[in-house]
Amino acid sequence: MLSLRNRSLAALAVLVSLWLGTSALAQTISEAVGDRVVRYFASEDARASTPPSFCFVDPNLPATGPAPEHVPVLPEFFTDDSGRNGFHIDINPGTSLYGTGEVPGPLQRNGRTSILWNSDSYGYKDTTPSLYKSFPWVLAVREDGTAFGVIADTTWKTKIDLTDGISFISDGPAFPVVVIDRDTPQEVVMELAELTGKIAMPPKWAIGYHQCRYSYYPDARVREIADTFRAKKMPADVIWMDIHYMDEYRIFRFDHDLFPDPKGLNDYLLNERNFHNVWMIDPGVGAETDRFPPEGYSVYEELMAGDHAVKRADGSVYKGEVWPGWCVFPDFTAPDTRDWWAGLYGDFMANGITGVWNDMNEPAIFNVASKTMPEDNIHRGDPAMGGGGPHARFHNVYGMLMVKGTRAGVLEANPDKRPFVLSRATYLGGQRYGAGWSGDNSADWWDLETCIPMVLNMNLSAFPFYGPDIGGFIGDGDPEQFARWFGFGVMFPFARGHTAVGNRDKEPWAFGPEVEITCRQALENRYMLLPYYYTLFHDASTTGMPIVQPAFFADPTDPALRTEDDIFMIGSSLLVVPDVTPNRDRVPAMPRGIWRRLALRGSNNPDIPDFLVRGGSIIPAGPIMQYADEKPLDPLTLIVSLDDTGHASGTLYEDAGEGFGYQNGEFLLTAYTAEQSGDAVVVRTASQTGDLPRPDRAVVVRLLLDDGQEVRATGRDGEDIVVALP
Ligand code: MIG
Repeated sequence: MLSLRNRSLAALAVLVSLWLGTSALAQTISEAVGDRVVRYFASEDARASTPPSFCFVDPNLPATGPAPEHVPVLPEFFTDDSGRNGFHIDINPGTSLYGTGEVPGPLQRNGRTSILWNSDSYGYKDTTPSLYKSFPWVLAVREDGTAFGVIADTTWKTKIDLTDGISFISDGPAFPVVVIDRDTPQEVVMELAELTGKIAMPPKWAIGYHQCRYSYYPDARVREIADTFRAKKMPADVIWMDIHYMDEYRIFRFDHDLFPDPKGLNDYLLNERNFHNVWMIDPGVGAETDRFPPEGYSVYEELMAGDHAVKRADGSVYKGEVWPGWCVFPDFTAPDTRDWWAGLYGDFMANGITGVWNDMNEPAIFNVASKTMPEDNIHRGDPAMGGGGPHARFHNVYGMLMVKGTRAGVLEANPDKRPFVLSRATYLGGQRYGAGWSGDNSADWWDLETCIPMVLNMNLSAFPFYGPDIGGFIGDGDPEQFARWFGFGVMFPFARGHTAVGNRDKEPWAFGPEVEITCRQALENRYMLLPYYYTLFHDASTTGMPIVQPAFFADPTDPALRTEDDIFMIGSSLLVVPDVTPNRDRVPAMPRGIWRRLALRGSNNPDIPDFLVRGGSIIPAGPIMQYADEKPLDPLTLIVSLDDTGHASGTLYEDAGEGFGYQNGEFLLTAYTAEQSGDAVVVRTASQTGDLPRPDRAVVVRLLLDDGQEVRATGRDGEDIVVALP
């Protein structure tokens, strides 16, 4: 590393050379790519040889003009002793670092290092260097609450070193750096989403509760799970099929004995039980010549005939071992291979399949020390993306490009439905193609506690549709831990319970009647708040605003909130305060200002978190439902918490919950306001957009007071509702 003094000298040299316009030094090139967004290249040569970007919506992100004269953040490029390319950015004392994508441990990342290299990291812990996803991204919040963000536009294996300022050191060639400078961290994250993409609006069922295990089988067991949810009045929307449904683990094939009639099963689930379904597809295509000859397996035959496989350095087809034994791997970097892959989903989805889960796409390979493909394997790539090259360049985007193809296939199969796709591996910008989960966590208190900062840092990395395996994947856990985890875990954007093969059952009722009550309360809370969640998903899909937000978003100038990661906000209005340690011995730092207690289900149950509503906000809620859109939103509940001037506001987004009509005006976005005058509060519809007519429905206003009290009033939507203060 350069010493501090040398770094300042280097920075000075860069500035001087820019100023003089000299070319004597390898000169940093800078250009604007947006308002207060600057792209830097290490040199003119580096710029000339930079391929199109995989993270940006526009791979050829154009310059918008010269860089501003005064830039507050200047990366210093370097090449280290081993020839690796990187850059360094100094930070002032009091600057907090976040983001860096999917990383274990605390929210604030100062002092941490991680390595961008998508890895099958079963049972990860605090020191695990690489998880499943790679996000070359750091959010920096300065002492005064202003913020900047740094994108390292490289796909190669790269170390993020936050032990002394911000450093990125890559195994690959010199790469551009994009710096976003804004007045608030919120604006930085929204600009990141502007550049790298926003989530697509999911189908409404996908923001309900998902029940998974490795694996539910046979089909009768799947029916039984769905039946039990409904019999026990345990709200849920989706049931998941893991690898045991496959015929000898071969993708796109069903086991004839365990799942003889997948269409019949899916029809039963949807039509009789109102359950959607998600089925797993891995990248490895079975090519085992002894036990299950691939001849006659059309997926394998088409892959070979179409020359779609990833190759070894010597040009032969690469084989690696995964679940089906020896496998060949589609080269998702090539557009024709993604098209072929997308085409496979037509017949598959025709079985009434509503969602797809892509696992093992780091890619994970068994029985090799690296746990993945050789780095010198060859990908054909995309001529429009800088062509082909070694696996070392494409490793971190392999999963993202897989899920890009999957999404296209799912959409092609059902063009009038919003795709739901979940991927384990992905890369910065992967939010454009699918949701994600935090992989193989454990039923440990450490995992329970740190799933909050994981979800937060992903939200700060423009990837909001994300959550952990609630209850922990590895190990059985115990009733106490499960109840605690479930109580707040189902409040994350992606809410799914899952557990590993061989473990005890972990459905919401599996830990006995007391835990079952907690789980029902937690799910009822999620479902009552679905109108709010749906509105937040709409916000995320249009503005890039994170769905789950750290406490410091409530006041980026408050130093006490910078490291607070035992609590989280849903949107900017609802603070969730769980107990994350077994003996409930943590006292979180709370944001200043007005936060009023909201009584939901289980407000006397210590395994249900506390909910606090920010003064100044209105949160839309609905009736308890067993699945999304079981009932019309009637009555609409407006939860009102006034600020210190007696005002509050909030929005409600509504559409069909499915399909694309919303893109042609078939939605209703309503802004509600509340205003106190004297001892009355008037709640009214302030404005609306969208073509959908306002439903004729009742409104219940819950006006939150101090000390956990509240007053209610009812009226009709669209008309003023007057609440009398006590
Ligand atoms: O080698 O499909 O993270 O969620 O249940 C394990 C079986 C493969 C890993 C995933 C996990 C899934 C499991 N998979």
